[in-house]
Amino acid sequence: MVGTISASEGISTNELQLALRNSGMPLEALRWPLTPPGLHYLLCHYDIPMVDVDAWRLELTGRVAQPAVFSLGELKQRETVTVPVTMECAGNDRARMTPRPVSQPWLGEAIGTAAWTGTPLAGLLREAGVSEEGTEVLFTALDCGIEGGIRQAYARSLPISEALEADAILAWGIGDVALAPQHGFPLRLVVPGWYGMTHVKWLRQVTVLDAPFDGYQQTQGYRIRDSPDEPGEPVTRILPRALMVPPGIPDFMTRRRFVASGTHRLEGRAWTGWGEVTRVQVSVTGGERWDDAELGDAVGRHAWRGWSYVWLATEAGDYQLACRAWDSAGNVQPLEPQWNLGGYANNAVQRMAVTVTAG
Ligand SMILES: Nc1nc2c(c(=O)[nH]1)N[C@H]1C(S)=C(S)[C@@H](COP(=O)(O)O)O[C@H]1N2
Ligand SMILES: [Mo]
Repeated sequence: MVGTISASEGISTNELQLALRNSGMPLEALRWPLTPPGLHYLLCHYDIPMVDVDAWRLELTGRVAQPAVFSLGELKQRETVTVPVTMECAGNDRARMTPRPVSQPWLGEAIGTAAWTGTPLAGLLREAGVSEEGTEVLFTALDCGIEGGIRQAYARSLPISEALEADAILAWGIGDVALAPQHGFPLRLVVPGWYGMTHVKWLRQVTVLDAPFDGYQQTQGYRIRDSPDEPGEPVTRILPRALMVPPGIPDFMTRRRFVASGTHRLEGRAWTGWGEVTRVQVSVTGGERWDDAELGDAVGRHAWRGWSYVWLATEAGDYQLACRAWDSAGNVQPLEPQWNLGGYANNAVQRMAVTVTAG
C-alpha cells in the first residue's frame, strides 16, 4: 500500500473506504491481556476470500527434498502449539505523519494480541528437507488484487533463518476456535515479532526459494524510503511501542478525556519485536518530565506486557499525557514521527489530551 502523499487535505473517500473495511482495536481493549474476538485489528489489502476447506490444500514446494501437499486435517495431526503473539500493522499511526502518506489511515489502533493455534513452521520445513541453495521462504495467499498497477496474489517472503528460528506458526485458529474468514481462514502464517504484513493470511503455498523474492509486497510495498526512486530498506521487526488505556470518559466527537481530580492509576501495554520491553515511562506534562511506570508480566514470550502508573491529578486543568517504551535491543520510542513515503514503522510516543475536572 504505497501511495501518494497528501500534504494538507483531509481523509479522502478512498481512504475512508479502506478505514471502514479495516478496523482498529479500540484502545480501551488494551485492558484485556488477550484481545477479545472481534476487537483485534484487521487489515486486508484485497477481498476476503471464501474458502471451501474440503477442497483447500497447502502446497509445500521449491527447494526441498520432499515437496508435499497437506489438507487442513493433516496439518492438525502435527505437533500443535498455542502462542500469544502481539501483532501490529507496519502502517500503524501513519495518519499522524506530515505530509500524510495516503493509505489505510491508522492512528495508533492497528494492534492486537491473540493466542494463535497451529503447527510450527520449522518442523514442516525440516521434515521436507530444505536444500543447501534455499535462502528464503515464500508464502503465497489466495487473495488477489491490483496494487501499484500490478496484478498480484498477496505474497511475502522471509529469510530462511527467520522461517526456521523465529517461532513461526502455521495457524488455523485462535485458542480452540477456527480462524474467522477475515483473519485468514483456513490457515495463516504468524511470525512473532514481525510487523503485520509478514503474517500472510489465506495461505495456499509455501515455496523455498534460492533467490530473493522480487514481488510487489517485498520490493515496492513495505520499504522505508523517502522517494519511489530509492530501493529503501525492508520493513521487518516491530519497533517498541507503549500505549495507554484512555483514562476517564471521552467526549463523543473529539475523544478528549475527562477525569475527576484525584488519584488515577494509568495503565497500558507495551511491546517490541526486538527482544523485550525493559522500561516504560509516563509523562503528564506533554513530554517535558518523565517518570518510570511499573512493569507487569508479559502475556507470553512474544506478547505485550502490562504497565501502570499512579497519577496524582490534584489540580483541575488541561493535561497532555504521554508514554514511551524501551527495549532490550536499546530502541526507544521517538518523540516525533520519522517520516517515510509509505508511512511505515511510526512508533512515535502516544499523546492523549485529558481534562481534569474539579470534584
Ligand atoms: N493474504 C493476505 N495476508 C495478509 C494481508 C493481506 O492483505 N492478504 N494483510 C497483511 C497485513 S498488512 C497485516 S497488518 C496483517 C493483519 O492481520 P489481521 O487482519 O489478522 O489483523 O495481515 C497480513 N496478511
Ligand atoms: Mo499491515
